[in-house]
Amino acid sequence: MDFSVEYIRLDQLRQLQSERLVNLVNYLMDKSEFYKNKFNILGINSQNVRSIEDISKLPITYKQDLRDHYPFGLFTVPKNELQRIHCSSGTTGKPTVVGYTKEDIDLFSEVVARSLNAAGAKPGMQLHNAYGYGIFTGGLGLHYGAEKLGMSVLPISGGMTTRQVDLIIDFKPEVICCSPSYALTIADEFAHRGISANEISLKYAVLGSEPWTEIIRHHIEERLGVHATNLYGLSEIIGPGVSMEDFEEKGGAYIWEDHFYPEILDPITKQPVPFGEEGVLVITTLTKKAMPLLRYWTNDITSLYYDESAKRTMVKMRPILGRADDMLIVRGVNVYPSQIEEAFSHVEGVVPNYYLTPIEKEHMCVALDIDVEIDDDFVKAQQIKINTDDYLDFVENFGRNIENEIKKRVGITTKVKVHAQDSLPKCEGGKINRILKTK
Ligand code: DLL
Repeated sequence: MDFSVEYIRLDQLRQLQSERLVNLVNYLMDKSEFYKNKFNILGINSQNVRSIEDISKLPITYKQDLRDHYPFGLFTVPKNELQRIHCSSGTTGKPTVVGYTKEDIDLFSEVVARSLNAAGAKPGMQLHNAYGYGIFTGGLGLHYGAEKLGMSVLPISGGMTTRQVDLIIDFKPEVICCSPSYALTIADEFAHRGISANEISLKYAVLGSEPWTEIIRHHIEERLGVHATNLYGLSEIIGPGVSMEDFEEKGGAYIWEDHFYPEILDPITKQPVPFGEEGVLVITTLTKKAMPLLRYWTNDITSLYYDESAKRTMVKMRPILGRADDMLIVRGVNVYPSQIEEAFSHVEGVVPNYYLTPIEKEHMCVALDIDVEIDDDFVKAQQIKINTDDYLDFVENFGRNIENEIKKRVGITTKVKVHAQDSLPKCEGGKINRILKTK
């Protein structure tokens, strides 16, 4: 495969993006009733969109627009030109439906192949694909991308963790992909069998589909003996493969912006924020055929940056802080679960398997209860007997330390309940929901 576009000069990239945006707007004027109406209202014609700089003149597209045109209303090709249909993994209401032509599937495979390459995977390696196969884009997306790169794929899908581990032991894949929370579950299963990181064949873990922070990366890398990298994407844009970390750089993910043009907008004013500041990621699909989207409001909070020492020229995004929907407001302070997770990393002995329960009074969130696990080895190293008064004091203090760290870093008061390692429910495959029902 040719990865040279990842190193394209910035002026050439802008030129390419400009040409693609102009073509896209013309394409939509021709093929999309939905965008034609929007363009009429906004007075947009082919004269006033001449370069990528003009993107802010274009309408923003929201998930609700997809729902309002369920199932195929935003498609710009007849049904007989589709090659595949996926749906978003939303749990409420109707799913949002996305369609792909053959060209779109080729594009999907290409950006996933690029992502796997950035993650360290090489042709000839074997991928243990534990993303769910089905209407979710993770399983099939990684599958075709890995084949395009020249890897072999074990399409095991999510769940049945003991079987997953049996097959990793027997087949010795170099690469695994799944959600980060499921990678922790797999790591736990290896630990139960007394198998240490250096005995596991895996070298690279390609993880995404949910927010995660450095503490989880650290646990996965230590326990599976891998480079764990962050893969981002969403069905509406294509699926996985919108952005990806490089396994030697980490810290942030290159956006494959020759196909997916990113902007960061203020969540309230919907205007672009100054470069580098945090806001909602909005993406324009520059090259898709079956369902191109202009300025799609992902609802994911992040910021963009250029890394001085980066190998590639494309812009990077910081890890997603959370979805705007997942933001809790605890006594007026905005909090994302990922900020709590980040605070855990400052207390030794925390196992990042945790759940948050918002406590409400008169329809206001007034506090947050946190259930979290403590590392067994950390407890053993204290040489305190379990269930003695000393042990109870130790655990009590451990919880207070976490509460203090959260107060200091996030600014909210919480009540932390500490549990023994492996006692809270684990991810069984797929995305984990860390926020439990309000009490
Ligand atoms: O989750 C696609 C995907 C599959 C990405 C496999 C990576 C790996 P959806 O089900 O449509 O698609 O969900 C998209 O998941 O808007 C984010 O809120 C969240 N998300 C996806 N990847 C990440 C990530 C797939 N790396 C929604 N970090 C997105 C944080 C992520 N959040």
